[in-house]
Amino acid sequence: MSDRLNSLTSWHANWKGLRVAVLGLGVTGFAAADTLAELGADVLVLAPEGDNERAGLVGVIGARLVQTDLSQVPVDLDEHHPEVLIVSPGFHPDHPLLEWAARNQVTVWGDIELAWRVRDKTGTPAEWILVTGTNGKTTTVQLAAAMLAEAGLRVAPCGNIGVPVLDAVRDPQGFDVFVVELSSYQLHYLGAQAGPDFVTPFSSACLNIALDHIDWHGSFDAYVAAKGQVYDRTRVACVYNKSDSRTEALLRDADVEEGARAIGFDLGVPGPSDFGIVDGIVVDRAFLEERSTSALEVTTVADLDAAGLAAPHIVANVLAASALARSYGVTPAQVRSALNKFRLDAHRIQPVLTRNNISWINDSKATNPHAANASLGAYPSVVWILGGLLKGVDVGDLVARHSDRLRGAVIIGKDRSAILGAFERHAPHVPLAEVDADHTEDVMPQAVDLASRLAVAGDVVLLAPAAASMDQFTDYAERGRLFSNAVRERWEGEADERPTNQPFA
Ligand code: UMA
Repeated sequence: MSDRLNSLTSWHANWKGLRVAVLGLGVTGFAAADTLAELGADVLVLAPEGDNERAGLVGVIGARLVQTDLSQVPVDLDEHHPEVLIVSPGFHPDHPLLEWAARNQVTVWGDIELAWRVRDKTGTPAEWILVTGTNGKTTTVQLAAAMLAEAGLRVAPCGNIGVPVLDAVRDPQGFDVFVVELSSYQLHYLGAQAGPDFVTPFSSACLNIALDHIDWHGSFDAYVAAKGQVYDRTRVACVYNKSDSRTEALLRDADVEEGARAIGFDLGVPGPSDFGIVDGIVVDRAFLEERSTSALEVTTVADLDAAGLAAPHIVANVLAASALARSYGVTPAQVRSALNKFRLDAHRIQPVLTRNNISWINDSKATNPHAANASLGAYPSVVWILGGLLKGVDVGDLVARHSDRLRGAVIIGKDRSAILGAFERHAPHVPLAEVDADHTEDVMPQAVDLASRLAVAGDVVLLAPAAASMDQFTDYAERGRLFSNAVRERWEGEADERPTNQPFA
């Protein structure tokens, strides 16, 4: 990397005239272009044709936009002669424009590295707490942020959660702490950083690791390696999942700062330096002097149940978030008070309604088999609605593991034949129905109709697709909303019943 780039480690450094190319014009690309234009850099944004309303704003912020087919290197990129290229996380590492950058020795930064470099915009920079994992990232980030806020801290949940870290950095009010959700894509680009000013998180967590995003990373090993970057250079606490040996192995191999502690969590009885559960009490056995002989009560599983947080995978998120918050000095009473007020986002094991003693549950957020596994495991008898884009992941194990509790399955989406094959091999006895709809708005009414024919009293009909949604929907939220609408429309005007088949009911 050039001396000039090495020197750019502050908002107040000299960014003027720096030639930058920004790849992509989603939320990340726009935030990067806006930041760099404000800093006086010479910014060229490259995005595919027909991309969104942000296009109209690029000129207004003082950057230049070229909309073109990005599968070829645009002549404008060569002519711009960038000193650095900022890549949006969705771009594959072997994208032709990144190969062009490697050939021409142009430095590539992700948005997280750029945000770290300019983190001192409003004075004392916020501390960063990092969260990654295959599932539960967003919930854990929201939980940890709620706990830190309860302690009176100015906190911003940001990153893959949907708010670019660059937006949090530029917020004029300033923050004490960021809780940053990092995807494996963002970690991949962060791991490739080569500058002198590495991200040094206050604390970090890897919640779990399961098959996901294999098509992007090329292999499971590459995906796991990307996740492991989250722990590097952590200063205070590295939180890992005692029930997921991969997270522990990543921590063992990580290059953390002197004095950083390993804090384990799972649903079992905790050892010293762990968070866990003893007789229905959530306990901290890490952040107290006498941890070899005693523990602190954080909350109870009964209180979590009252807040809708008692499903086992959500309790695991609560434990991880509590560990992160406690590492920052939040008291157990503040953690408990934040938990009592917390409510899960829509589309996460969200009850829609109960009719004829059949409960309809929206877990559209289950975008991979690991997430679907957690919600399937919470119910004894299920009609399962699944399918979409499998992202190169096999659902065979998931089908095999839950075949005994499946009343039936309704299969939607593009990768239906792979799913049908998995049922044929692992659960041939399970009755199947297929939705073959061409239009987005037809998918869920058909799925709901087919599921209602399979379900009997006492069952749960569970939308937990184990797949991404973009083949038929804008995102998982639209998929979940259309499902919930279709369920409600089917029984419009009839009163809801009390659900009898909730997890931990
Ligand atoms: N683009 C291309 N070619 C590509 C990839 C992208 O031209 O090969 C263009 C798109 O047309 C568009 C832009 O790049 O112009 C979009 O960039 P992007 O896909 O990186 O998405 P952003 O809007 O910048 O949002 C990203 C994250 N998206 C992805 O990683 C795919 C958001 O996570 C994140 O909230 C946001 O940055 C802020 O940090 C979403 C996500 O689906 C929720 N994440 C995946 C997940 O959670 O599983 C990783």
